[in-house]
Amino acid sequence: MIKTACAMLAVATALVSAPMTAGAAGNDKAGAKSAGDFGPPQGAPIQAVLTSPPNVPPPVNRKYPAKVIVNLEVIEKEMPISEGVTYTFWTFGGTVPGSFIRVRQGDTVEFHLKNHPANKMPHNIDLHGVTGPGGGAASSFTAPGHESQFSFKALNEGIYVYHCATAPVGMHIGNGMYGLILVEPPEGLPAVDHEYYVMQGDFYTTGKYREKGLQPFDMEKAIDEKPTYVLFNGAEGALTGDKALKAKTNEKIRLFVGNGGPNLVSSFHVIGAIFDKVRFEGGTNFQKNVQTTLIPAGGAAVVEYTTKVPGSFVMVDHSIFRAFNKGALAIIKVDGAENKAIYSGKEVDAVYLGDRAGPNLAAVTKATANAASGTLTLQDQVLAGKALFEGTCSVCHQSNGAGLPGVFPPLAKSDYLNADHQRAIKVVLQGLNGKVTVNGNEFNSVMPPMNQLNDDEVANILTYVLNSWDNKGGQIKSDDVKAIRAKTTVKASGEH
Ligand code: HEC
Ligand SMILES: [Cu+2]
Repeated sequence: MIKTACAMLAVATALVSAPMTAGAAGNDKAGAKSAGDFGPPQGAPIQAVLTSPPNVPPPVNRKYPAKVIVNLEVIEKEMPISEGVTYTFWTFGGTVPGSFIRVRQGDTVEFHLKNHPANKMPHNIDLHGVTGPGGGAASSFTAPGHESQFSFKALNEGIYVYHCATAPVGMHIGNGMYGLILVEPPEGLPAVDHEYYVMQGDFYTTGKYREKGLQPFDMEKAIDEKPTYVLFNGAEGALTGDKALKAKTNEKIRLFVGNGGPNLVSSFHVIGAIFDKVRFEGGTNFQKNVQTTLIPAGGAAVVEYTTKVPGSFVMVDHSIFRAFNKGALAIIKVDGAENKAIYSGKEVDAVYLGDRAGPNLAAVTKATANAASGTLTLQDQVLAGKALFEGTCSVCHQSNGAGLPGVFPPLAKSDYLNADHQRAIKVVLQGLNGKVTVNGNEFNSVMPPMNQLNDDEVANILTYVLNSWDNKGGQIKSDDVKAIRAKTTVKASGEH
């Protein structure tokens, strides 16, 4: 009885400061249970269910506060960051972002942090859902091969970022050490059809964007806040192709979207969708009918919307170069019957998805691996080139290479192309403008330089084009492109 009274008092105290925030946004139940201690843990201790992204643990579905045990292991490991590119990530639970943790407001969390014996670095954890100095960081400093333990009470409901806070902090976060913990309100969250876990992060490699091989962390780029990659869930293609998030029409989707940073603020947007409800900054209040929501570094939001029509819905950071040139692009694939009254148009794929429109870029990965081992074949190049052509060239020259009369010259059976392969490389790297005659037809337009492509990519694309659509065949090697690039003043993007 005495304990209950204490708990009530704590709730009452917490409520005293609540009305200001609650009233401001005018939301129905905002602030009602924003903070509170619901008394000591009851029942037997519960082992927390942790999930890897994009999965979210099932709702807590419990009527009382409990002691919840979280076992999380830090693992340093090399994983793909892009096609043919790997990076040594430091992870909470083996993934970027780290394992998703889900508890109930009032729970007492007993946290066990393990640091795998094969790791090289010490690590710790700072959970933004902790009330206490350092958010747990000071109590959780753990050397490789060791384990540390601390407890905290989840006083406030909300969605919170956790991250490593071991010096150099920026480097630990920059290597992927962040994740989300959801503290459910006592009554739980309203039921939806799908819950997904997505987290943005910026990455800094010494090599330029998509430069192949194992890429080390670049401290200087990190300090300058000039990321090589901006990614959802730690890798380019983590949520595209076969790995796209899935839903059916007329379903409710809830996205827990975090931003690990270390540097950038996200302008989170889903192309072709309007968010019915956003719990901005992960707080208790929500905003309705939102197009783009800001997610600060070290912050999160809960985004909800209902799918109405089928198609590929592209999730981006609307700081748009990050989406199309640094990887911040993911897909929600919605299946179901069309609803022409809501949307009459055609699928968005080629326009927005670029080289992500295909099922995946496996052919590019294979070509890269074979190039590294010296077994690259013409066929490898053709297949890789086909995947890349879809994203970079087909918008203008069309998927079948036919071009558009009077606007974009054909690459199919093109006398201009077949006459001079070196010139074709130059066209891709430097662009082309002014009068050109292709197959007897004159064009006088502008092709922008495509020098964001690396040497392999240009070689593969042109090899594909030369071996398609009645062209005369031939093979362009990566070194051919390198030589021409060296002679031109145009450098690849990312080179300084
Ligand atoms: C934004 C539209 C656009 C994109 C994207 C584009 N091109 Fe072009 N391309 C053009 C235009 C326009 C011309 C003709 C320029 C002129 O009139 O001077 C052209 C000319 C060419 C030519 C020489 C003429 C011919 O038909 O043989 C080649 C080869 C070529 N492009 C290859 C490519 C390749 C390969 C890619 C992808 C890496 C690509 N282009 C991407 C618009 C584009
Ligand atoms: Cu760390």
